[in-house]
Amino acid sequence: ISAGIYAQQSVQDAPRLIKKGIATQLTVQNQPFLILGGELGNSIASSLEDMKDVCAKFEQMQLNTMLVPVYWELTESEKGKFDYTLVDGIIDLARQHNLKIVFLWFGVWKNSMSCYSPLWIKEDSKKYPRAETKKGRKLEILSAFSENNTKADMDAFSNLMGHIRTIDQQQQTVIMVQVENEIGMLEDARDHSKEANKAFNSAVPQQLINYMQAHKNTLRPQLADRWQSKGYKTKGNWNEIFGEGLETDEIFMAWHYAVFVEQVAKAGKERYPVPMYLNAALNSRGRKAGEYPSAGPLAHLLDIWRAAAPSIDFLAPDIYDPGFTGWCQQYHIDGNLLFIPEIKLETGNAARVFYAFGEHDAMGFSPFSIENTPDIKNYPLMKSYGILHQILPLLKEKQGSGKTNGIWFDGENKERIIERNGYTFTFRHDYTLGWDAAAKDGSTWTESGALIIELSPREYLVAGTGVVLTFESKKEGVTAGIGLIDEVVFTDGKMKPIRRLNGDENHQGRHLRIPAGQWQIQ
Ligand code: N0T
Repeated sequence: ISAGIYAQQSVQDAPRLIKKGIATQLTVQNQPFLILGGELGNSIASSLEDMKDVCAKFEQMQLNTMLVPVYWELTESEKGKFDYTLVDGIIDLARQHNLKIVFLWFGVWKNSMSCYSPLWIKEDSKKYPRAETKKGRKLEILSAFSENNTKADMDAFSNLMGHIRTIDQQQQTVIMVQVENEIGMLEDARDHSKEANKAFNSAVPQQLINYMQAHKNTLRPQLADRWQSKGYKTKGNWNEIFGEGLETDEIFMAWHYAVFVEQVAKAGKERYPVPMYLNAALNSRGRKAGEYPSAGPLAHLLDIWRAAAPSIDFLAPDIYDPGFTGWCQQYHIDGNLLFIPEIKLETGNAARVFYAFGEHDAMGFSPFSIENTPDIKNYPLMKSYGILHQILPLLKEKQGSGKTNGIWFDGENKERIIERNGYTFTFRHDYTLGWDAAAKDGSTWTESGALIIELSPREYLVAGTGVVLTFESKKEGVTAGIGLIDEVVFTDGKMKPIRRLNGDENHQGRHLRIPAGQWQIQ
């Protein structure tokens, strides 16, 4: 075997994304993989001592994956000298504790800022220039309009990817990489440095015009509306093509962030082509561009990121704001798969995780600062993960088939109707029965959720917590009865009935119920 052929074979074996029906699956060592994960707080992965304890805890929690920062400043504290002690140590620990890793490249940008760039970068703003506000103040944000900045990040990142390949392509403990963290411009909607202004007054790149023409009917509103307002012009600078204003500034800035990130991701993939994604700090509360981290991998800018950064496989939301299902829907569009790399560590996640996997064929779920999970035996999300672990093989098989749904309720949202195979399935929050004291005492309803999988047109599996399900036939005059309900467990992917629930538990054949506070597969 020549070196060339060998290299090609190992490339094929790297973790990758594969289309399955309407879903896209992460494939690790040629098997589909779903992430029941958690993301570490920012600083813990800088101490291998801490990581020892944390990894042991994660194994007890039955996480299958941890999302872990790699800090640029610690891998390259001296320019061109790379130190992967931490990376290697963390990979070792993960292997000992049966965990996979998604590495988060805390490179040039971390939550808009450049706090993880090495000192030799921070101290030389001449060579490594900063973004500037409109008023000319330099920000602690490295400018996207500098070749030196691009090259420095590219070098560090591609070197890291090469290293990971050397030590991990066989075992594939590292399954995916997030490039940067929550990229986004702050204070103003775009960089106003000299270089940035020059780019802003230059022609909009043909690459973007071509993309917009090819996707004219599916462009997201901000882009489509701005472009339309200028009569779909194809030649001109940013204001000439999109008009003036903050929204145009944001489009421009997103393009240049994306061009920068593409070079970094591409260089990384040339060394080791694992799937790569970006995470976004979401814009909620109706803030204007510049007030929120603007121009990042936000759903409304998806077209820009696609056009400029084809090496990025998908964009992902960090969910800290209300409106959980809405955020999922915004990101599960047009072939962008849903992966939730961060969500606030809250008990409600126990319900949300079923919705994400059942409704959106999610690739994974991962609360932030997962090491702070209290009382792991009784923590609600752990019970949900426990159930999901059992049915993972089934879920993987059904992903992309359109035969699953996810249900999520809070106090305001209590009912969901699904039609399938001539039946109407009505899911309700368990408290709608009024049987639970908490349903009436005015306290907030606990979040509840489930997923349903069609096993055959007359046989369904429901897994979750705090839901009631009734069935009706859509044919007039026909009653759909419940034949039987079993509580089941899965061992090694095989379903085993453990209890028949045809009495009080299913209200003598009237409904299926998993009470709030309980977790079951029926
Ligand atoms: C996240 C985390 C970490 C309505 C915040 C979320 C992580 C970064 N940023 O703890 O810094 O590295 O990706 C920002 C969401 C703001 C919350 C708004 C509450």
